[in-house]
Amino acid sequence: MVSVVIPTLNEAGNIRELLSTIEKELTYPKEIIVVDGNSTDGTLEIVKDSNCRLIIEPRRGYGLALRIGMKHAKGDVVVMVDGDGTYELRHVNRLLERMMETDAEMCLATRMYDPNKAMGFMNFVGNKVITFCFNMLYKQNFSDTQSGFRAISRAAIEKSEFKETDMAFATEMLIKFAKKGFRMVEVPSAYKIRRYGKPKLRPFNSGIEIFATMLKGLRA
Ligand SMILES: Nc1nc2c(ncn2[C@@H]2O[C@H](COP(=O)(O)OP(=O)(O)OP(=O)(O)O)[C@@H](O)[C@H]2O)c(=O)[nH]1
Ligand SMILES: [Mg+2]
Repeated sequence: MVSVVIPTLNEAGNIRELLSTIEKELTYPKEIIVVDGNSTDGTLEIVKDSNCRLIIEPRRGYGLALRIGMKHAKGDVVVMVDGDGTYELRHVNRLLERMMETDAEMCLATRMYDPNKAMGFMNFVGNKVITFCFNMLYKQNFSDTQSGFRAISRAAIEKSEFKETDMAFATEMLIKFAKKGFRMVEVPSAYKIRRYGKPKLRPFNSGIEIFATMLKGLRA
């Protein structure tokens, strides 16, 4: 079974279509867990109306929301994906198939070969710099360490202890998995510009946190 974990904070304009795409495209037995930060824009009502499991986590943090969702997941594989409709959910089976073919603990969707070139210039450059440093420090070969669309074996999650509560969670996971020697692979996917709502993450602060996490990881 696959558990899909989705963090949401005021994603009413995006979440309905995202949930119906997962229902349609994900062909494995599944459960969908939405971890909402107490949205006030109608997201909660939309999720309550669906077949998904809703967890309300009023404490702030993208990473915290994902970690809470993962604790409740019962699937052999956990798919994490943002609730803002920016990732190409039609590629979800590709991630799972690649993970199984390569016997990997994690497969992420890289946006670096995106035909739409939808990622903003600053995010693109920031991501390139972070990914380059990450690969050098942790001897990996990623093209997009900041992708939030990943399939992960639940056993690998259970063997790891995560502490980051915000955007740096995505990097912390790669660090912990790299140190354990887990196999991690990528598949090319597409990216889309957010259609509704506002970004909740602050790119500059996130960048600092991500670098701090990369340095902490070297010591720990
Ligand atoms: N539950 C919860 N979800 C959050 C929180 N912060 C962000 N999210 C969700 O996490 C996902 C990623 O956040 P985004 O706001 O899209 O950040 P971003 O991808 O850097 O920004 P965009 O470029 O606008 O997409 C979205 O689905 C958000 O709704 C939070 O504090 N709690
Ligand atoms: Mg987003």
